[in-house]
Amino acid sequence: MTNCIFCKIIAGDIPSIKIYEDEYCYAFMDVMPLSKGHTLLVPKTHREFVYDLSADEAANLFSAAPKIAAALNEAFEPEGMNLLNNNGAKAGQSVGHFHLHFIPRYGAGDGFGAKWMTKEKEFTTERLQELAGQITVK
Ligand code: DGP
Repeated sequence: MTNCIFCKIIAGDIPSIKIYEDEYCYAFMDVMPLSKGHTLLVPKTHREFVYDLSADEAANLFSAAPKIAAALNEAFEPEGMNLLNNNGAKAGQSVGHFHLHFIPRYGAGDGFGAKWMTKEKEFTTERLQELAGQITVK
């Protein structure tokens, strides 16, 4: 896609610090890293959202994920690692080309501040069952 910054990175029209590439995907250092080693993995074919990936495209992309995570783990020995996809602007997606973040974690103050506020009082077992009935995985 002509106006996509990640497509331009994949094509080599915009510089990036590559850590991995194969036929289907490209991984590079995030220029706005949240922590040491913060890396992005993208499909070479332009897809905006997770809903747009075919099963094969997803399989090809995600098959690289353990290799990248293991390499980061070996290089930096973090205490943990978050794999994250911001899917849609309201979910924090700022670049419209699907990407998976690899965010190595080093403890308090490492730059990653997601706080989960769980709602188990609102979503009782009955309510969860009701919601599950509305979901059809095709
Ligand atoms: P998100 O907010 O989930 O869409 O994340 C987009 C990420 O992409 C963000 O962490 C910063 C990174 N990013 C944006 N532009 C560039 C770029 O030109 N080069 C690199 N390496 N990363 C970029």
